[in-house]
Amino acid sequence: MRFSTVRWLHCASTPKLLSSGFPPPFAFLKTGKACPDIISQTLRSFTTGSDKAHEIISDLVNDSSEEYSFAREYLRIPGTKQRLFLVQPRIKYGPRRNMLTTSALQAAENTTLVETLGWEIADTITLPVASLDSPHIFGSGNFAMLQETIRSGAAKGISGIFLGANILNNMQMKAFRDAFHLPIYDRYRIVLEIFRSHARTREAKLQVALAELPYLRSVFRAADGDSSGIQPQSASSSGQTWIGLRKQLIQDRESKIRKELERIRAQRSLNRQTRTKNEIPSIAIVGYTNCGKTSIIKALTNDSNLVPENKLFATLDVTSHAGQLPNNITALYIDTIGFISDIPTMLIASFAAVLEEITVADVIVHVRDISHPDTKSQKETVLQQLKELNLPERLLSNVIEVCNKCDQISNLETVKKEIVPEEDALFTSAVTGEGLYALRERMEEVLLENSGLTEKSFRVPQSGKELSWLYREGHVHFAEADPTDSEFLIVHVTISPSALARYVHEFKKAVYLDRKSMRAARVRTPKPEA
Ligand SMILES: Nc1nc2c(ncn2[C@@H]2O[C@H](COP(=O)(O)OP(=O)(O)OP(=O)(O)O)[C@@H](O)[C@H]2O)c(=O)[nH]1
Ligand SMILES: [Mg+2]
Repeated sequence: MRFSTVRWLHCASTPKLLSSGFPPPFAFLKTGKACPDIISQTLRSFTTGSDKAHEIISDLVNDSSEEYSFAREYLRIPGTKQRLFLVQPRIKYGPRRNMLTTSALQAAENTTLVETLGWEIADTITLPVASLDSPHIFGSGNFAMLQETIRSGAAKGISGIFLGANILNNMQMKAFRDAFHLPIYDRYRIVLEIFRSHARTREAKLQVALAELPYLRSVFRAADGDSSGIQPQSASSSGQTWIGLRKQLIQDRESKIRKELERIRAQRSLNRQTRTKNEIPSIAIVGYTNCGKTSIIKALTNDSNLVPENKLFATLDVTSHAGQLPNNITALYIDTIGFISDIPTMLIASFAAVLEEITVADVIVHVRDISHPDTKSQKETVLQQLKELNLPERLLSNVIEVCNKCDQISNLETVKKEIVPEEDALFTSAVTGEGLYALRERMEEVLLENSGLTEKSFRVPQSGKELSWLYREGHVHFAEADPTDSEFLIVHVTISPSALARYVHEFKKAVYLDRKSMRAARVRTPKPEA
């Protein structure tokens, strides 16, 4: 009985079915756009008793767009403003306890995440936990107390519960849903929704769609456990089970998204090759979300396309912006997606293509919000996640640390000693421009170090071959008359070691000055800050 409609459909659209390559009788699923009503009807007959599972499959079939987001529908994330009750776990001991932060700061960040969506936190409770792994997360006493708090009306008017933990497993999700009869959110789900609402470009939307799939799989698994009518092991005449069909659909979707992302990645890689060929170095600006990455790039480049915003994950796309270093070399600043703590690696992994830009940069600048009370823990999160990107050692050991928003600090000297003991950290303000010139100089230094280029100032005859040689083989910043002899020029150049060796070989009486002398000679670039 269950398969009769499917068989009928199979017969009704045979040409399409056969060409789709999908095993009968499910070939029609590939032609979903053409006959959504029939499919919907069919799926209903297939999934009696599980509206949720039916909806998911139906949309998987009906929406062929790779970037379509399932979050709103299937993760049950409503579009309207929500009032959530925040339950903040406080890990008492063990390796998962973060000694650099407090549960109050974690709760504050969770509140900001929710507010980024335009939602609100009605109330917050912090409860101690031994670990986050048990089915009810909290001990039985605290769990009962939580139930009582919510039942007693203390959390009146709330539309859901936000468990301020990384990601809940199916059992935990079910335990909380059964106990509270309200939608349950974890950090993954909230961050995913922020990503979804901030994604603008096709690449960002595709990455969000990819990040949703693990969650979608877990919703499916939960639906298997929940529904009474569903028959996961029912087999069609071709031997395909319901679960097999579902798996197949998600796999198809995943490979479609990955393929499309790969295409965009190939284009990105091509752009990069052109950049490398033209010797345009890139400087990746990374850091915890909302630390001021976009603002710093805007201050360095005056690029009006950049719009810094006071919200988490304002930037979801990697963009590059040209700016000048003090030696007049043009560099591309790469604006990146912010890091955040307590997010499963699979979410970060979906953004791998974007993060790849960091791994191939010539310099990495780590921006910190030094005015943030959680600045130490944020720094550790970023360094940890940078490590997970498997950056080459030359980059990792040369990360420039920038303490931004120092205009917000009244006791800068104390902060320098207590929070930032590193001597070589720079202090900037993207708002006042403080420290930006020093940052440019440091980026230039590290760029030269990382790329093996050196800066030299050459004394060359006005009418010799040397000048054209240097213009051809090096990057000439500027040339000026030699004040001691008008027959000569002083030419300031960035040059590779091999080119320098060739120059010395070709022009036996070569005279050049080192970088320090060159800096002393540089009188043309005025400092932007007072
Ligand atoms: N007072 C002060 N505010 C700053 C400074 N730098 C950035 N901000 C503000 O901090 C907020 C976040 O700035 P963004 O530049 O968007 O931060 P981001 O790191 O790019 O953030 P995401 O892209 O969301 O990860 C904005 O409101 C900025 O105006 C600074 O040096 N001083
Ligand atoms: Mg940004």
